[in-house]
Amino acid sequence: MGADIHCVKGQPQRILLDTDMDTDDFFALLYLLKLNRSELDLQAITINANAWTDAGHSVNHVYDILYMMGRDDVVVGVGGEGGILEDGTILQNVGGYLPIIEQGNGTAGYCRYRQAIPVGPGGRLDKDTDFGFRKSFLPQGRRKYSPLRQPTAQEVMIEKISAGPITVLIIGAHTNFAIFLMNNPNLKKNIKHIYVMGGGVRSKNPTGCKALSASQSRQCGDHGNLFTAYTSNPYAEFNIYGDPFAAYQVIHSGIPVTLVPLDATNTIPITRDFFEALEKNQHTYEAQYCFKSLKMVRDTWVGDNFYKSYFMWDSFTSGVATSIMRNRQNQNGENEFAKVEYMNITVITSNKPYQISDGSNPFFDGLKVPKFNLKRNGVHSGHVQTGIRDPFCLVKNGKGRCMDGYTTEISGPEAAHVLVAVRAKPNSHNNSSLNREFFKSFLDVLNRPEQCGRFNFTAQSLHYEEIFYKPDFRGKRLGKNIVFDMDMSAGDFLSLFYLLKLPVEIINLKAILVSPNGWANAATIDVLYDLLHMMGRDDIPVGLGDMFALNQSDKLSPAVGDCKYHKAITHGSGGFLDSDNLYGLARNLPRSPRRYTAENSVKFGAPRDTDHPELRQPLALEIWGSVVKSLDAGSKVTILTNGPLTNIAKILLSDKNLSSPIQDIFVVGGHIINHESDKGNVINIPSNEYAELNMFLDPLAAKVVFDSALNITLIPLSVQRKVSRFGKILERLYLTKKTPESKFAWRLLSRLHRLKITNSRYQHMDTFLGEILGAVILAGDRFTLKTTFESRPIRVLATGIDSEDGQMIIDQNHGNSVKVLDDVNPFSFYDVFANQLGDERQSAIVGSFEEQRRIWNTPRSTTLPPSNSPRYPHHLSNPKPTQTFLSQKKMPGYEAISTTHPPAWCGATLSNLETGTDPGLSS
Ligand SMILES: [Ca+2]
Ligand SMILES: [Ca+2]
Repeated sequence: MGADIHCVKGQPQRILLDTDMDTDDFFALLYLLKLNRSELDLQAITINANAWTDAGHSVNHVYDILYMMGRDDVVVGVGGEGGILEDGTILQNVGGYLPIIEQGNGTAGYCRYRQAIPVGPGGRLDKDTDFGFRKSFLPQGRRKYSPLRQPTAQEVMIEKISAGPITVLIIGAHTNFAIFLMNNPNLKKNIKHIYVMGGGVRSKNPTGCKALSASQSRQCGDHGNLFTAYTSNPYAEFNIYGDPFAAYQVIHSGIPVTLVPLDATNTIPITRDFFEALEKNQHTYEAQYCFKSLKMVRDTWVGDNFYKSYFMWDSFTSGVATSIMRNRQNQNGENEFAKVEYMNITVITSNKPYQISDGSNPFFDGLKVPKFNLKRNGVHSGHVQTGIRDPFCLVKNGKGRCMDGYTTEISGPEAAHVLVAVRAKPNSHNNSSLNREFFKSFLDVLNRPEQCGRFNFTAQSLHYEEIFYKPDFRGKRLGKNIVFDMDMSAGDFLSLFYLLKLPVEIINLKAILVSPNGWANAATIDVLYDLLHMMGRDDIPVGLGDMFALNQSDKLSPAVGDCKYHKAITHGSGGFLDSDNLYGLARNLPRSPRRYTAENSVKFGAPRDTDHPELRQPLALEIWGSVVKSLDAGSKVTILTNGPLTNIAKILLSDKNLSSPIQDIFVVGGHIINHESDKGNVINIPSNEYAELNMFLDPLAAKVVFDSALNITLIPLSVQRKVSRFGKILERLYLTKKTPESKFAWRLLSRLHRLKITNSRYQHMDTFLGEILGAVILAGDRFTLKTTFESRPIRVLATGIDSEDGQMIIDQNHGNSVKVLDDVNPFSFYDVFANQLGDERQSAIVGSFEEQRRIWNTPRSTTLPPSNSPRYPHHLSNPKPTQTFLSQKKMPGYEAISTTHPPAWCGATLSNLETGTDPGLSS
């Protein structure tokens, strides 16, 4: 490359990347990892945790990519627990889960800006899982998230920036880096330059300009790109909108900044020619991974304008930044890929008129001294957008008037003088079908044999085989039909182990419904698939429920919505970060061939059919419907719920035929107050003293269920609290027989226990132990457990008022009669649970990921065992007397992603690539 001539000899330039791990982010990351390390050396990655991905999933995604690329040396930082005090003191290790304006002393909080980001398909669920490809494609190494051991974003920034001169690339919201700058002004001198993808200065959004009708016309000509919130704010771009005050701190830091805003990225949409060139040039694993992901973005893109409305944002920025870095003698940012010019800009953080007090601005509202000593009538003192439908911002029949996050040009002393990329440069070879210079570079760099990805998931093991396990029920009389409805909290996984261990002649677990609006984010459904695979139950269907509590999704853009209830759960330690990784143990489970995938078909409402629509993740109501359909005449189902009651309410609110087969329902949750001192457990909403969290998370759904005619057994908080002694249950599990599941449960519970003892963020861990009680009561024997029940008339409050929502009232006049578990013998409970998990029957088929790896690295004997006997020698030595498993080599419709051989050109010479057949690449 021409630019290499100008390379300055000597030490490589060090780079820190702050990313929110969207699809385009890992394009940027892979591009950086492929560059010549003696020139440009990516040394650290910090994860932006308040944007397009969830921290717990994105951290392992980064680890997987780095492992594939042989770069386990790159340090990764995510999260942190420190807060910002009312006087503006920024504590160490602020996690960046919340924008600076919302950051108090903790990681739970409202979704002021985050609300604009879709939660499910098309948003965080698809990004957390990379549309399902991440799990099928990326290999798994040793590094993984582990509670309290994971380096935090601030620790990584401090370590790497202290070590010497460094360049920072920010391709998400600016929270992490702004907090770093505000807390460590003495280290600013080490930061040579900041490159930012974000904002729109003179940009005019081309999306929607060719729409056929006025109703389709979206964002055409707007500065910003908030497609879910453009009616209230047509000015902002997502990265800056994610935390405008943070971006202000970065842009005005005095450190040289190069901005790659929408002005430039709008001129580099992914064209059909580029897409096809990438399709033809997948000579490395990294190129394959990018293409597969990009194809899924295209195939699930709403509307027919993918090639005009999906741009290279972060990837383009990585190109512009590194090209400028390689040409350091050029003073004005000359580079190969973008035209640049200096502009005087600022970031709008609040709306005029300034110095108002309307309750929208926590920097000022109710404070004697404004936070960070901000000026009372300054630029930060106006109305701050509170959500995507903030009435202040909406103008009837007109353009929205909120500008939070707008990178506007201004003059005078308030302006920051920054270099701005204004457009992408055309391809210097004008006979090429690739019309941008950067397209060529991206394809070239990604397909370079140097620093090539070593293997993908299937090639990671010599004898990889995709196997689908299903128990053989022939000749068995199956027991009571059960459907388990859970929100993927730690106790729910332990309850599931227990349910799977109960003899199928007693309990027939027919399906699992998942509520992704509780303790874990939707992508955690993959952990559930892995647990079922471990237990040989790939036959149990799993249905994914609604992303929002009843009535909380947005009327106009249902993919986004309010977090009125969800805000009760912390994002960091003890909250989503841990749930999403099962406290660091999720990756110890064997990997299931089943997984969430964004594959879908037109038949189910997708914009177009993808390659494998038959793999589509079923929805909770669909799974429930198929359970109902499968029942013999007169058969009924018992439901156990361990989370918010959204799915059950949806069943009740749908047609009657769907709810009539419900025999009874066991509800884990709810709190019955006997004394004023009996507090609930909605710990992050202090005004709500008496509700239990499962009820609070969707009070309206709880009301629907408790007002219904269902036959309800309640396992309330007070009795759950009687069975939450870690010491006792661990003692019992330690003494029981060692099955993979009893060992796993012991590890998880002892980890929760240790965390509870050592760290204040984990004080609520016993909640998860208590919630196992439901599963045990459901199938348990009254005499062994010494249970007593009482009938109570119960009503649930769903008033929309924080202090009342989810509260249970004993109401003799209007309450419905509910059977309430009053007492249980805790020691019997611990015994029953531990003994069942230690039972050698219905035990795990593959005990762990390590064991799965061993199997995949052992050549299979050419004579396979008969199909009704356990498959591997391991199982032959550990026979399952009452149940045999059928295994099927491949799940119908699943394809192994790649052969065990590396792509043809990986490791070959670059000249091979250059003589490739693609016209765009030949010169
Ligand atoms: Ca990004
Ligand atoms: Ca739960």
